Amino acid sequence: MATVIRTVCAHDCPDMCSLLAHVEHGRLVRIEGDPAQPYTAGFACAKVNREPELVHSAERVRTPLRRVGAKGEGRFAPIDWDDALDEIVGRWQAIVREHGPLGILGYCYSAHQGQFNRWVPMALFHALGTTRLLPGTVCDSCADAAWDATLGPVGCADPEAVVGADLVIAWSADLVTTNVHFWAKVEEARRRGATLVVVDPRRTRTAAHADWHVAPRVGTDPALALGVMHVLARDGLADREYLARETLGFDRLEREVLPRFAPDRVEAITGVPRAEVERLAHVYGRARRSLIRIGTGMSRHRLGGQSIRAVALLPGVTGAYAMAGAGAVFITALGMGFDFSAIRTPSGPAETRLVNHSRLGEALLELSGPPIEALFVAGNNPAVTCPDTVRVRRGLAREDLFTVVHDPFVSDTARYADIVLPATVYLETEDFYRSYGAYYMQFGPRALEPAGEAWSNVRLAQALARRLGVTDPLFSMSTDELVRTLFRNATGAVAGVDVGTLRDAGPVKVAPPPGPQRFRTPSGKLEFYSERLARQGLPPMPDWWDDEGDDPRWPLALLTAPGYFQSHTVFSGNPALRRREGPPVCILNPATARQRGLADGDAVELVNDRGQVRMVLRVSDEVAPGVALVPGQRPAGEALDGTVNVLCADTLSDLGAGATYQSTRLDVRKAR
Ligand SMILES: Nc1nc2c(c(=O)[nH]1)N[C@H]1C(S)=C(S)[C@@H](COP(=O)(O)OP(=O)(O)OC[C@H]3O[C@@H](n4cnc5c(=O)[nH]c(N)nc54)[C@H](O)[C@@H]3O)O[C@H]1N2
Ligand SMILES: Nc1nc2c(c(=O)[nH]1)N[C@H]1C(S)=C(S)[C@@H](COP(=O)(O)OP(=O)(O)OC[C@H]3O[C@@H](n4cnc5c(=O)[nH]c(N)nc54)[C@H](O)[C@@H]3O)O[C@H]1N2
Ligand code: SF4
Ligand SMILES: [Mo]
Repeated sequence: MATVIRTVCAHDCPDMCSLLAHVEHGRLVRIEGDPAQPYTAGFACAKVNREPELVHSAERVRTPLRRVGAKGEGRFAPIDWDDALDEIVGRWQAIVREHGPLGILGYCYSAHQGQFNRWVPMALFHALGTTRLLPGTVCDSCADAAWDATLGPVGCADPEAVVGADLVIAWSADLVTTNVHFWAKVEEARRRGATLVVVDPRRTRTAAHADWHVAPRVGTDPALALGVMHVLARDGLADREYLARETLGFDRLEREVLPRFAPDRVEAITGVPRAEVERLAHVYGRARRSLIRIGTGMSRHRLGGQSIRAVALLPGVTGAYAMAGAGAVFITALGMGFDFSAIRTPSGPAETRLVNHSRLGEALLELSGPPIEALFVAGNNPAVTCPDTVRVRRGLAREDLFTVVHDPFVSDTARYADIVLPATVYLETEDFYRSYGAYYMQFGPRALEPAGEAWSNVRLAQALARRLGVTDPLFSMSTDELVRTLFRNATGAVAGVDVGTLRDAGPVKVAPPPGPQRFRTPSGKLEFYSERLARQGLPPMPDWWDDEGDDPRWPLALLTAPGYFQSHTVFSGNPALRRREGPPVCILNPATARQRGLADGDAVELVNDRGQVRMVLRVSDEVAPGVALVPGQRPAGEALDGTVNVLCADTLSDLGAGATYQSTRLDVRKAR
């Protein structure tokens, strides 16, 4: 008889599923979605359904390891925990004595979405006063900054309200792949008569199922959204009363920017026919209750901030933001009212040297005064997922860099470590979760004993703190004390939660009270014109300008998005999912392939000035001519050779210092 444990999925995913883990004789035998959670009700995704093969994978790291081969080679010998911790603490203390704490960089990210496993390790580096990571620039920092500049630090509409919408636009979001429970709600809305439009350069699975697919060129969304505004204003579909009451600067935008975005010019920029631009504006302007799901794919571009700002302003033009459950779905987390400072920023200096998450290579190779002499990586695989992985790997290969990687697997990054520490996977930990794609939170108890000698992120951070003499109370708290600490200064819906009952409560909904979209900008309004951006020397109004990517001499534009079975590299620890996804591929339109004499199944080389990667070619009209699509970011050993981020520059986006994977230019040719 299996024991069933109610817990939570901790993968970096907006859905935050409530799960039922079926455990027999200490082994996970089945995972299913908990029917008691109305949003994620009843199903887990295709990846997590195969979680037993990830958790019990023969490739798990079971003991601490010390490097015996060259950096990057991946040859290690087991050592015991005490020796590993003694060595780490000894090395770190010597660096601090000699150069101060800035010689150490803690690089922890999001593979465990539990608030404590995600943040207590980072809190340790805060307390130590080391060089700090500016996290998430690979992911959503640009999108966040653009949303913040436009609406302020506020949550969005309740995604569950989508069932009442008559028009849904998935703008740069492949819902079937990365937000499958929202997709299920969109399907429910469509059964009630709603129309689904997808705006995406790729005919994704989501686009293939939509009523209408609008396919702009990569990076041209600001022009498309401004074109839609142009038509809305021109054809009397703007809600002038709402614009006057709740927004700032539309008059200036209408005078100074919109005249440049008439449908003809928008067609020339985006490739979307002018008739489609007009129709999109008319369908949107006439909807009774519309909801735009704003995806972050388009924000990983040099004009990413302009894209998010322009799209997030659309519901202000039609007044959709005035209606409860309409407007935009973006990131819910800001609407919840937690005060994270107690668990993220304990003692330690308020200011320190910062390293942008997307610029690890530069930091390792070029920082001085002092250089980075010790690196700690957890919950992230920068040798694969950061831009410019050639430089990242050159930095990781430095003989004088002392690297510790805490991971359940020997990731590509771990292959460069001096010491690899075995990490638990989330089902072997207990933690507290809050969703970033819906308004739920839940306590997730441990379902399994740790594999071998694996430790959780929290246990490791607390043990290191003790040995390093860090006395901050955070590092001796139990999980229940951490939960109480997290709730101490909560506001809004979260403040009303009875913390004592959380452990057994299952999913708890904490949506802000239904009503119009709120704004918390300096003006208190939706800002078409942002004084804050103007003061930073940035365009105060959304705009589009010609940007030919990192090097216009290369003929093709790269489009990279999560893979269906291999969205993040953590899933490469699961052999079954690796097989399902197949080898890393590059997808070209038939015309682009023909021009190069390439055929489906060919071994091809993707190349630009930064390097080359070899993959298998697929030929498909899901992308337009001139685009090279690479789904997923796969470890170097899985491709014929290399990983796609070899090709991506570490140039930053216009807002929020984000990565610009989608601005990469390259060519594809037959592999030699
Ligand atoms: N199941 C599962 N869900 C996940 C994740 C996971 O690993 N597994 N990962 C999570 C994480 S960390 C994140 S950040 C999110 C990822 O969320 P997103 O980055 O929003 O990823 P996608 O939903 O694939 O949407 C990206 C889409 O944007 C499109 N796109 C790229 N460039 C442009 C452009 O210039 N314009 C337009 N209009 N579209 C463009 C791509 O073709 C792609 O279809 O998903 C999260 N969800
Ligand atoms: N070309 C391109 N590059 C991209 C993107 C893209 O769309 N295109 N997307 C970017 C985005 S949005 C993101 S979020 C990143 C994702 O990139 P990463 O953050 O690197 O994502 P993961 O693959 O989840 O890697 C996390 C690592 O943590 C490990 N891990 C899993 N669970 C635990 C745990 O509990 N504790 C510890 N210590 N380790 C654990 C995993 O085994 C894995 O090695 O990639 C970015 N890179
Ligand atoms: S959809 Fe997301 S939250 Fe749900 S099981 Fe899959 S990865 Fe986990
Ligand atoms: Mo992400």
